[in-house]
Amino acid sequence: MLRLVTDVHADHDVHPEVTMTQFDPDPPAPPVGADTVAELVTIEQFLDDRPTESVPRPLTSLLYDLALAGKLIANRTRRAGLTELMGASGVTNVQGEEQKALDLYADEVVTSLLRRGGRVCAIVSEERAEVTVVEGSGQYIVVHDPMDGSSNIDSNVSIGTIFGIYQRTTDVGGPPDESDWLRPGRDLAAAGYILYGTSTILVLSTGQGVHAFTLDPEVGEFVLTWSDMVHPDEPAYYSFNHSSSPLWEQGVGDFVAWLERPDTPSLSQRYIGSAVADFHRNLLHGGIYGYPAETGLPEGKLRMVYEGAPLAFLAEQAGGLGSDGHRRLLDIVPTSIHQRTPVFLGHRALVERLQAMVQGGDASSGEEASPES
Ligand code: AHM
Ligand code: MG
Repeated sequence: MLRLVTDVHADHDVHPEVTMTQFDPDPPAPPVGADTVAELVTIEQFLDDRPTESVPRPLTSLLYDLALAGKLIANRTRRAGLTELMGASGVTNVQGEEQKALDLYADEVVTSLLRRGGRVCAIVSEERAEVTVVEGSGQYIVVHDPMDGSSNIDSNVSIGTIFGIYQRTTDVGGPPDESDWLRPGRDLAAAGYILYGTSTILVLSTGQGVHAFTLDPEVGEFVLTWSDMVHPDEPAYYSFNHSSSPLWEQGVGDFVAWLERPDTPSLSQRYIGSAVADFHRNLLHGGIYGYPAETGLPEGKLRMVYEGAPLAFLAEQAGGLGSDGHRRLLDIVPTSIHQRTPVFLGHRALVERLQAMVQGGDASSGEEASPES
């Protein structure tokens, strides 16, 4: 990767002058806490090296299926403008939201790949009103948002696929039922996302840390980029849709006002409007993403099963936290597949502080300036 570097001389402090320009072949890595990867390791090699008792082979194969879906969707995403996939499909999904053509394509790719593999007994998708039950002896349930952030498609902004995988609890001899998919996120066997941005990156956890793989488009492989990612101690960003602040409950507004005080950690506000992209940036650089409840939207906007739970699983695996403002997201048992929930994800101490303020603590007037206090 090449990056344009400018050397700004400090003594020109009024009108800094750019005095030197060159290409730097080694841009600094984001401050993500992670093991750096010295050798080329593909996602297959990485998962094959995991002990089978922690990542059973059918689960590994299922993750390859999802990686393949990600490659196909990434390919189509790159061609979206050429193939008229950016536009609306004219169809409205179960949430009453207009489905974009890419949403439908992504849903079809994920569903058909999973259906064929024989490893899955049920699929829950944002784009489908009902659960897709797959005949056979599949042991896993996949929940997914095939195209998160789809309102950004026609603006060429990053979008992504979010997924979670549960191992079925019902007997493989019979049909799966609600108890297999209306589960707390802490039961997840794996979760992850594929982000279609400046590059395509697959971030996943099987409950043993969070690892990121970047798609090398020339060889068509996801290659390990960071292993054992952890939220940086020093958070850099907070990501809320500020325009909705008059509609938030008091504690959320107090928390954001606290963040904006000059004596608190100096976080910058950045909001993409693709939860998966906002989450990813904050995982790399540290921070908190929030989609609170609003007046007229008492459950918030995001969906518990295929957005909140998988992202909370990743947040916790990286040392962070996911909350609905009151409870740990991973402890919530959903009662329907498209249930919505307020969502706060990221740096553990910041999410805990937000929880304290939402729950009525008067932390907003506290003297302490650190997120831990
Ligand atoms: P989607 O799954 O239909 O794309 O909706 C979820 C998205 C999130 O990715 C994003 O954070 C949020 O909606 C943006 O909503 P808003 O425009 O209200 O801020
Ligand atoms: Mg979504």
